[in-house]
Amino acid sequence: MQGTFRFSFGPWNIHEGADPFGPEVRKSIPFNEKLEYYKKLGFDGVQFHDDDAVPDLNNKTHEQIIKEATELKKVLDDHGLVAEFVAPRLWMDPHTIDGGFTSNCPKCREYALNRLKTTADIASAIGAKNIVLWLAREGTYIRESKDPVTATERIGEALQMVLDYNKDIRVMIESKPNEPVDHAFIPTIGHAIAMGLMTNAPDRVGCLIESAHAILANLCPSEEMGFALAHKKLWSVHLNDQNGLKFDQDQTFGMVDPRRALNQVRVLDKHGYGNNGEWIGLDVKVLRTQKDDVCLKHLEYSRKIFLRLLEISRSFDDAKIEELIGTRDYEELNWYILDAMLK
Ligand code: 3MF
Ligand code: MG
Repeated sequence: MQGTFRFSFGPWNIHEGADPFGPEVRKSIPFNEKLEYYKKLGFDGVQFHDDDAVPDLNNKTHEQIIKEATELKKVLDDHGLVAEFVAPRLWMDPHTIDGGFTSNCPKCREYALNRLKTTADIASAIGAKNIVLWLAREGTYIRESKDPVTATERIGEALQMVLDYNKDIRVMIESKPNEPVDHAFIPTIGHAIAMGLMTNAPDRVGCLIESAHAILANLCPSEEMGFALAHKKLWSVHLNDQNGLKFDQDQTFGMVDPRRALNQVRVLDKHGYGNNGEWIGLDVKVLRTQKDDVCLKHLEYSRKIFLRLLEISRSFDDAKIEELIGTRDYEELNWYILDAMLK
């Protein structure tokens, strides 16, 4: 069974290039102008944070938020674009200094739960069926500062709350082992999938796998994907690349290790990813050194590289691979794969 591939990214994937050590190096591009680039670059899906969709959330009434989200849906329709998901940006607000759902401050936990409800409302208003939870600050810097059992239960309660609040949405948990926290409570995709079992609607809790996040956990992204696919929980991906155990680099897909990228494409394609509407999200960042006029190439090339790797994967002779597996000649199998990639 082959996959079906449509591509998405978020407005944060076109940006100014600031990092913790320096200022912005490119002009910012207004949101509406960003939307113009999607189709030109070969993308049909838009991923949102709640405040990408409706900026300045804290200072708007619920009614205003829904009105603006509904207007946004029209703009997306006009561009022929589809909203893939909405994710609460639970790491920028002063209420989330110590985390959201697992904060030690009850008022801050309440803020996080309300923000999650708003995210669900925005998702429904812009026609997205999915919420993404990247649990950025749900973890610790000082182990004794949070009880891990209580914290896990609190994340489970947040999931249950939003599943009850809006019966139309599904939640996709995006695991990441560290950054910005030292130790995250949901570091791998196994943890993410297990979280669904703490709710009474596990069929509405799935996951989003980001290549770099698997690599940061010293895991193989295509094996993480295989695990989630076997559990029928792989509902989205953030493909990118990562040069070992450093900060989260969000490099162009396949930039560091094209073979590791090939194996991600291959597992997705072999298991019919996309046939139920799942998107190929490319969570890639432009290199800080790119100038304004060439600041979209990371998106264009990530998609191109995906499609080239798909061609290579589909050109493999499955019978030949089976034969090599049958004779246990894995050295020859290695040559067969590398030879095709190096042609
Ligand atoms: C963090 C990420 C984020 C999330 C996004 C959606 C900027 O490492 O990968 O991308 O994917 O916030 O939750
Ligand atoms: Mg991501």
